[in-house]
Amino acid sequence: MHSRLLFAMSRSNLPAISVACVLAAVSLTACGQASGSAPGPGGDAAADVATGDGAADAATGDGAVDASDGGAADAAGPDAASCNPGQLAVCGRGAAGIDCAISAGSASFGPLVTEQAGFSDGALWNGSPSYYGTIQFPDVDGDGRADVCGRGSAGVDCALSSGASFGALGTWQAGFSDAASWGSAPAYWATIRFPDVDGDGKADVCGRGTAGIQCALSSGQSFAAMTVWQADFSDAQKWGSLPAYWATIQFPDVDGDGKADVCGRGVAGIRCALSDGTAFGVSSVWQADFGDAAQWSGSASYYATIQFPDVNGDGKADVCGRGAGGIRCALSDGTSFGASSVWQADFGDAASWGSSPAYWATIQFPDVDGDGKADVCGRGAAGIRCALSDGTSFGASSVWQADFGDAAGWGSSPAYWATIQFPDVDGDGKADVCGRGVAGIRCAVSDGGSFGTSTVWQPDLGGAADDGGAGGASWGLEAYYATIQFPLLTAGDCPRRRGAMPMLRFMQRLGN
Ligand SMILES: [Ca+2]
Ligand SMILES: [Ca+2]
Ligand SMILES: [Ca+2]
Ligand SMILES: [Ca+2]
Repeated sequence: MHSRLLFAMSRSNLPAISVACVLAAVSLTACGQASGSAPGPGGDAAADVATGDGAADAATGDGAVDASDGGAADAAGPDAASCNPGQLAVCGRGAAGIDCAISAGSASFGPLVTEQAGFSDGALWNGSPSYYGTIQFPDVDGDGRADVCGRGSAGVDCALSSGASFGALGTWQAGFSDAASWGSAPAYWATIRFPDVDGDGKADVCGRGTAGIQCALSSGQSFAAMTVWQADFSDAQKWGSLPAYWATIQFPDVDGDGKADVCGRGVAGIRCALSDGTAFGVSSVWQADFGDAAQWSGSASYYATIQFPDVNGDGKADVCGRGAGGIRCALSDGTSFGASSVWQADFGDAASWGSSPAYWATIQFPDVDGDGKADVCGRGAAGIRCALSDGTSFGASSVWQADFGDAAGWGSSPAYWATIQFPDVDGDGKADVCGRGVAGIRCAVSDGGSFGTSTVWQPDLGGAADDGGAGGASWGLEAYYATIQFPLLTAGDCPRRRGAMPMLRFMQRLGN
């Protein structure tokens, strides 16, 4: 099929704002499921309902509107109200391979089923975080279903989703192999992501190698040749020397054109380079306030919280991070980030958020009220604290759910706190909160102003910290719990997150 047509079709499936997140594989936060879920656009809801799958969207032309309007209309309008949200699942790598439990509605996930045995302990995926720590659920063939990929010893392996399960596991790009040294340091393997860098709707693969950012485009059946897309992030330029640099590299769509770009925190601040679909262009400092001179390299509790959520809902990913004084953000205008300022002081060092990764490493930017503007949430001593974005700052923060507090044991181990994520488990466009406790996956649904009662949605993923159980029946080991994510396994036509970036586990490692 002609690439231009493919592009048009893929865009019509994914309103701009979700393309920015989903395909850019921004932090799980930036896209906290809701990314966009906030109900979209004007005028085409009827067509969407009638056809269901976006094919008709191409005909009705609303895809073009979505692509060009930067997501603003999507954030305000109506699509999600009437669209099919698809089926969210909770998936993770257990002893037997990738296990998933599909959402059974508004209060639980179904039974846990092994969907892909190729990622099992028997196949050595538990042998190193350079293997299990890279497992993600990108949509590599652009059919609206989350697939599964990870870096094994032979390179990046993927298995396509059929909707009901994953197919055969195969090596899609051997360039990331142990033989090519990608397993030798987290400065390499921990940067591997699956952003859609050419905007064709199929997630591609990128990572930071010795020579800089290297990417390989997806054909839907494999990744093509890997090439250097930007040499400025190379070892020669010191990006491999400290996690304060390499651990911040992400692939947000900072100019909102549907092609994921690259940004990271260097000595001089946040450096970005825009994708043209075949490479990243010239890199430059987009915001100097996050530089070493401003102390951002001094603590993982600062640099490791840097993310690229769209906090004003214009379709361009912005930058936020937790500094000593609280959450600092700067808005993208597509060519640089503007002035930075403290958007919420309640997450600052004075309030103890820097004292433990059990607090700071949980900070994410989900859209918990579904208005298209990413909000901020994190787990403090008293539970999950959130503050809503109004596009220029975060409002007052408050505890949205106390059940995840230190009193309930959530601060005692990364086996609990590092699994906290904000998927939209009920598909209403508002990001909810879930985490793995001893009793399993506990979730609480957002009403836009707080999270409601928390309950166990899936008991099979439980288990005490450090307990692998008999035959891996318990999920308390890092090789298991650190892989838990909430991908969209079956196709829907609502703008929703497809998969999560396992940023938290990297933060956890950096913080421990
Ligand atoms: Ca692509
Ligand atoms: Ca872009
Ligand atoms: Ca923005
Ligand atoms: Ca929700």
